[in-house]
Amino acid sequence: MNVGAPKGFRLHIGLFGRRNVGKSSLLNALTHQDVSIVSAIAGTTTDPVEKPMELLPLGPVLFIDTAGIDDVGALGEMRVARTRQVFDRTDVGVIIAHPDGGWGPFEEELLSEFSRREIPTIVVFNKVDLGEPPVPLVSRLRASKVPTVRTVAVRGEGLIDLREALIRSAPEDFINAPSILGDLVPAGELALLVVPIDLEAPKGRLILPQVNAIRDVLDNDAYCMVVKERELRDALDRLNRPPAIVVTDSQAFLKVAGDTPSDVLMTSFSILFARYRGDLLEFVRGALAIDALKPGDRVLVAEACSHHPIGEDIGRVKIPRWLRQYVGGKLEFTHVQGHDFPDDVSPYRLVVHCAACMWNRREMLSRLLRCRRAGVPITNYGVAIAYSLGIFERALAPFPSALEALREARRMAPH
Ligand SMILES: Nc1nc2c(ncn2[C@@H]2O[C@H](COP(=O)(O)OP(=O)(O)OP(=O)(O)O)[C@@H](O)[C@H]2O)c(=O)[nH]1
Ligand code: SF4
Ligand SMILES: [Mg+2]
Repeated sequence: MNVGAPKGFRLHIGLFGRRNVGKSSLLNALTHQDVSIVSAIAGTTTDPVEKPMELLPLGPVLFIDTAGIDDVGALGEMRVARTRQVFDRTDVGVIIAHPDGGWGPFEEELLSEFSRREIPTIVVFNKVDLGEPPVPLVSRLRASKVPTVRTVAVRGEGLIDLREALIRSAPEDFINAPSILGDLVPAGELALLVVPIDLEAPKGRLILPQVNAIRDVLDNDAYCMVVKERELRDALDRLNRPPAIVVTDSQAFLKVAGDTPSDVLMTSFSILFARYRGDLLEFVRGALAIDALKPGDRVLVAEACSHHPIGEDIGRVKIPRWLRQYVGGKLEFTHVQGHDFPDDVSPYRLVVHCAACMWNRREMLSRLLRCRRAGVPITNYGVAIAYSLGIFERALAPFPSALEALREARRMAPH
């Protein structure tokens, strides 16, 4: 999964601080691997250690663990020089400090260096099992918009807070990097878009996900053909070579799946948006969690804005009805809109979210983390609908890593 993105596309996250503060322990805790050697001896890490990984729900990142910035002696100075070189390739700088008396000139220097370079910075007070950071320091950092996180790396505590801070600090162009559709249609090839024009469709216009998808295809020097579901078969017959992909509104999923030859990729706008605005892998796992629902469980249905222009009843009627049928009993649904998403989602067994087409990705990723923190699976409308219709594998075929995650999850929990 983490081999896909070239190094240049990865968010480079540099871990800096004095010796022995737990930089390597933090990296190992984040990656669940022994990437960097940890020991009680100061000066254990001598050269920058790089670890590429898929940091959910942020995406492809490269962690760079460094030697202590306070190293001494001739060798130590060389190590510090190598650590300083890492500044040049750091997109987000994480300063790790001991909470109790661990903040001093070294940390201030790192802070001003990052500020001078306009590198977003996070301060992590690690080892909070041994002490607390001084309140005035935390207040001062907050006032200067530097997020602070408390962790116990050796116990894996505080890591979700750190991920959340990383999402908030990551540059806009990284957060909004996922393509809508353009990457699935090579230049010069055709995307066939299926758009139901029925009573529910807004008069005189296409809805935002459709417009965004068309624009993205054009930006990638590919072509678009837009048809209603009734004309799909005829449109396919007219082409002298198959389209690179067929994308449909979820409402017409089954008909479109039937009319599209099985060797042509097919998915829905809502699944495209699961990737573009959220995290497709997380939503796939969330859909599989539907199998674990039991009668009486609470389900949160969230819509990011107050009016869903097509299929107004998807969240209120269709998804609840289908979930009840699937579970074979009553479920307790709570519906929220706009910014009313609860801070604590732990009372729910599942969260089903709209495609969030009106939102920015950062906001959606924060919601994903909130669910993760509470251990509550989350999926989105389109992903849940594809699952409910029994065309999950087909609809995920354009996204190899999602398909792989699906197969992996099925291998782990065979039904
Ligand atoms: N109590 C406690 N100990 C920790 C924590 N995190 C790391 N340690 C311990 O602190 C020591 C140093 O950890 P490292 O991860 O090697 O620290 P480092 O910052 O990479 O150190 P250098 O590579 O020497 O610069 C080890 O003995 C760790 O087990 C923590 O959260 N709490
Ligand atoms: S943000 Fe959500 S509720 Fe609003 S139109 Fe988009 S998908 Fe529908
Ligand atoms: Mg180290």
